[in-house]
Amino acid sequence: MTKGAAVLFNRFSRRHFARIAGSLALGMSANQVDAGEAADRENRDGASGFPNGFRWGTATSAYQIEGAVDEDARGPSIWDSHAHRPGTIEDRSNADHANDHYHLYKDDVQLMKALGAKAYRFSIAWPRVFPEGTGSPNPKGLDFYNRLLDELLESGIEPFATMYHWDLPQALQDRHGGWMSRDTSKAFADYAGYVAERLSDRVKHIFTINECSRLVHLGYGIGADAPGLKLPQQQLNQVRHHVALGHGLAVQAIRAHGRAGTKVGPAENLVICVPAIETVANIRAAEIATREVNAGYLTAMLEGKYTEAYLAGAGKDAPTFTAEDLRIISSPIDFVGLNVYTPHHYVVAADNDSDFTLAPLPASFPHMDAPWLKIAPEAMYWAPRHVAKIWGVRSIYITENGTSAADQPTADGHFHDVDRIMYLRNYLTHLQRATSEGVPVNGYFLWSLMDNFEWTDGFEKRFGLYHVDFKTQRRTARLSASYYRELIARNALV
Ligand code: GBH
Repeated sequence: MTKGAAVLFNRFSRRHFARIAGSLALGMSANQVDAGEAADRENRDGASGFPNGFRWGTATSAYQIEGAVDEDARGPSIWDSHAHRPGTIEDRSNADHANDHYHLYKDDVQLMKALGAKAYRFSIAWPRVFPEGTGSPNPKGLDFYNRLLDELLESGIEPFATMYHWDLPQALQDRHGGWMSRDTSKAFADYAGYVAERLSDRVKHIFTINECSRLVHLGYGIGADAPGLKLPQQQLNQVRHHVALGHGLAVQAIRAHGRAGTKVGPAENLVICVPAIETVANIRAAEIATREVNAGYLTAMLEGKYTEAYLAGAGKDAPTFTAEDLRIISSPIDFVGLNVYTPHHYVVAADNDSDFTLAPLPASFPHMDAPWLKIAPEAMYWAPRHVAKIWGVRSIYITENGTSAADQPTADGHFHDVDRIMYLRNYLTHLQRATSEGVPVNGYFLWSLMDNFEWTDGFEKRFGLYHVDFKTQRRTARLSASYYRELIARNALV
């Protein structure tokens, strides 16, 4: 896009924004819009720009926003069962209604449009499409996504679909113990192929599984997430293998059944290793560490093998697998999606067997609104840079980044979430560092479009650019929505 075209685009989207904001009464004041107009006339700093065509979007997932769990023949998922089990969710809530996005999706697409966002990452609920996990598809389930896609495309928003964001059909848990069986990996591929065949006329980018490691560790290891199991190590390692296998089988099924040119990849929460000090030795050590601490997931997907250290560490608890399994797990992918929130380790080069030391984070390490949300903007530089450098990946999407914040409305009803803006500005500065150095990041999906059901935290943690009043379903733009809109309009840091 030339500079002239970019300016035209800004003007258009801004007028458009004002109109939509006005008609939906989103709570963004005229003042904020005017301030935007003024900023738009300022000189743009070329050095702070992102690549032309960079995709700016927001992200959500099915169970966290849709509600309507009993409608149109949707089957139950393991998260329905889990959330209804006493003592699992912090505020004793569940997502039976959540954001009622199933009915309000048209309004929600307008919220995206008001941001000027050109892309949207959402997930498809497997139990809507196959209420029993396998067998007869439920046409009404897919109809919802057909309606959503049409709405998105009409609004000029490119859909990016995730096939699995943790809402496994309960029937597969009952029949096979969920991911404890490779029957679930196969069922996942069948479902993914079926969906790709029907939606890939409009969806060109598909993510297989969201955050393999969280679903394995929290779902089957410590039992906090659905299905709430605490398996012994060998079985846990086997679950991990089946999840990776499910990813690989789904890649193949999507290629076999999707239209030519459909692009596919995982959406991983890479365990992020940041060099404690940016010396050549520490950077090298951080790369070595990255391969090892992600051995069961991205390393296997991109290298087609489990590292020696991973298998030696697992010992007699190592998963059983075949060479063919590893070939499937490492089926070629078109891009890697990365969810980036927080660094997991700071790495120091060391003269030991592994060549690195993982420095534990001191209790004083700063965090956002949750203890796990450590603030380290440089994670946004190192995550994609490691993936590009270690494995030669040529296309990367930041599939999630964002923070919860505890802002309260002002007397006149505004949400001034300045801490979220601080967090985003700093992380995006490091993303800009990455893209300006040529790290091939093609897009960024902010988590999240709006407050939603935050898994075991219920509705208490709010990640949205839009505040949601869950009693009235009213959505109100926070100040961070204005921030993101500015950034998108300029395709540059603000
Ligand atoms: C993502 O996970 C999810 O993909 C998304 O659905 C979710 O809404 C979003 O983040 C915000 O949380 O409580 O100490 O056990 C992010 C990675 C890893 C964050 C596990 C929460 C739990 C830490 N998650 N972590 S703890």
